[in-house]
Amino acid sequence: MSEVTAIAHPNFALVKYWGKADSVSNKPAMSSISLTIDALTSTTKISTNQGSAENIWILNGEEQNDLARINPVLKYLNNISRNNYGCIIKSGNNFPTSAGLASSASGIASLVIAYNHFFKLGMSFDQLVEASMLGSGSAPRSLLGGFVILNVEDQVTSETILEPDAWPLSIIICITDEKEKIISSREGMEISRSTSPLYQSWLDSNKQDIQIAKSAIAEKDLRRLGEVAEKNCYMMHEVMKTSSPKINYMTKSTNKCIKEIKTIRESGTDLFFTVDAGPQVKIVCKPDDKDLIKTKFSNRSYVTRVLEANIGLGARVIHEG
Ligand code: 2P0
Repeated sequence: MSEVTAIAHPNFALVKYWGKADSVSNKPAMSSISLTIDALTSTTKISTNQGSAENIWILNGEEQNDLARINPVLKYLNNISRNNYGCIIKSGNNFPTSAGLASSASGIASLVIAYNHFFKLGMSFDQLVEASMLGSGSAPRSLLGGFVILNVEDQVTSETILEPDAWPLSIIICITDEKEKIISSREGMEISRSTSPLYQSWLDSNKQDIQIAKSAIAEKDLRRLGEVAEKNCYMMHEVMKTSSPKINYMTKSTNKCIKEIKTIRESGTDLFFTVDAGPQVKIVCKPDDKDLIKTKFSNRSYVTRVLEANIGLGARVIHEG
């Protein structure tokens, strides 16, 4: 086997992670619940850099000078594989990178799965979680499909709480700006943890939000899930905005989308939104309502692109050669 290719999908958190318990293991300070997004894909192809110890990382066709994000992951994996050679890692995303669409989660999850298969490591799921968390605190959620909980109470565990086809839902993604973010999530989280006066109450509210979201998912109650997801999203953005320096990933276009979503909801359509570390707005709705919502946002000047997705599967190998 000279190469292995794996794919993973990004995930959008409905109960979010913003702040770390530990910057070495990159363990999140709070549990989170996400949805894996099928139409967006990160692909990673791995092979060895024959005769050289140097790792080469090509992302979206460009060789990266800074391997800081993937180095801890490779170190962890190399310790298991006892591989002394470098790797050639070619990754690509079919959606904007570093723009609040969770490309690091899917990119890292696909890397870990490809490496594990390439070196025939047979890693346990706990090891896959640990390895991927080193690259992105939200990556362990992209290892799995459906609704996924990343529980951090004792040991970190990642678990599907509802399979992708158990509750068909549509996800509409309103892209408002494709530029890469200026403040990375990693920097932003540290600024918030150390400066926001709301950070402690954000931490304290996590358990309750997790419980409400879990029971809404078990009951397939879209309205209740939407209420807790929007509340959690607003609170995370308040934590960001009350940080020093102030962090604001929401733009005028983001707010226009949210206003429109509320108008659509008032007219009787069941839908909710979430926004992450970027200005894009993600909408969750019933499949029957997706065309109406898509058409509405396709005609808005503040939305540059509308993407449509369903709930996706976990990370997996797609090719070996
Ligand atoms: C989440 N985000 O739960 C939250 C909501 C962004 C906003 O997890 O520092 O790229 O590499 O662990 O995983 C984005 O964070 O950050 C993220 P690191 P990551 O989805």
